[in-house]
Amino acid sequence: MKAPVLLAYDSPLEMRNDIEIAAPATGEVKIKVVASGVCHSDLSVLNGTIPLPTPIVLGHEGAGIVEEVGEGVTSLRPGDHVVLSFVPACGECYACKRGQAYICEKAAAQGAGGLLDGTTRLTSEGAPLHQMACLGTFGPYAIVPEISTVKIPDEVPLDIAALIGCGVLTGVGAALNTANIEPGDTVAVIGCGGVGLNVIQGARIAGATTIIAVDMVDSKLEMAKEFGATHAINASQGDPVAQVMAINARGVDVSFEVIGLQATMEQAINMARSGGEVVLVGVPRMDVFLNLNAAFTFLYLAKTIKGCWYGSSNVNEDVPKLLELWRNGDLKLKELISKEIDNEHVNEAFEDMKAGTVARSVILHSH
Ligand code: PAD
Ligand code: ZN
Repeated sequence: MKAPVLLAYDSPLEMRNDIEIAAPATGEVKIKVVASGVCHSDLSVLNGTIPLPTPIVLGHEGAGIVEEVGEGVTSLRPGDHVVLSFVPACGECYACKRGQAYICEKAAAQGAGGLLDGTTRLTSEGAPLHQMACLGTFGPYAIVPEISTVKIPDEVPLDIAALIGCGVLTGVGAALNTANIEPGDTVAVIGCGGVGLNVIQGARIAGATTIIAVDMVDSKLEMAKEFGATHAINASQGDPVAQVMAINARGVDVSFEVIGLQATMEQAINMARSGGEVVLVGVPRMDVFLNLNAAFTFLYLAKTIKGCWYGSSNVNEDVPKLLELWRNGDLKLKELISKEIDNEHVNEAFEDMKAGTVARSVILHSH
């Protein structure tokens, strides 16, 4: 198999042509990955923000077709179409049983860069290659846990299904599951990339009537309006908190941070109204800490700060719900795709992401 590999942090991915892929073990399936989005979290592994072990095949936003099933796999058959979930959902652990599959206890294994048993099914030049999030969708094939898949109808195009796997579940879920948006609410979304645009459309679906998009790139702010933003603020043209207060002096009912920087996380906290909610979605470096102002002020203002992992999604319930919203015309999916590329051009997709010129680049694999 031919796939781009991250050999060491802060270096471009390198194409390897000799990757060997083992057969699926018990509870695993082999997926012919048809499409994979390129998400900022992939770039965050490359630059060490998300410290996974190398060498590793990145990619955690994918969809494809089941090619082979391992022993004990009961829910899937070859030929089934699936969205890949970047968090496994075992359905049996403490979190899953409490409706919190997004923090399934089986996911603890992911930090080691292997599958659920800690080992990987990929080798190159005789050495093991890790798989991001038990997946590794930048490769045209992947062995993944059965519990990291959600079966979808064959007629759903797999390029848009791939985007559901991370950006849509996370962004729309942040608005519909993590936050408590009431109809008529005012919300602000800082960062209008592939995930932030989905927060914006989720806020629109939840009934927010004032949706303030904050970014530094005008083309992103234009896209934000297409996804439901009613106001746009360019953060490079003055303090975004003051700009939000100029629109709504009380502050917003719900603010979302979708970048992962200390400064913008603190902006989100400061632009929420007294009694409002702050939802932190962007993934910061491990050494980022937040300044919550004086403790008295924080509690007196009665704000709620919520961490948001995977849009607080229960993938087995939420993927069908999102597909229904898409079928009804309420959810834009195709519109998120700025560029379709092959997996040899993924380094350019990272450059486009850093330049802020794309919402999502999507890899379409050849097999
Ligand atoms: P992206 O790079 O597509 O979008 C980031 C956006 O932020 C771009 O439009 C930038 O122009 C904008 N931006 C950058 N700096 C600033 C600033 N100072 N002020 C205003 N705007 C700015 O990334 P993405 O949408 O793919 O991912 C966004 C974050 O979400 C990233 O940290 C990623 O790792 C995280 C993420 N979290 C989860 C989760 O489960 N919490 C899941 C998936 C992604
Ligand atoms: Zn992602």
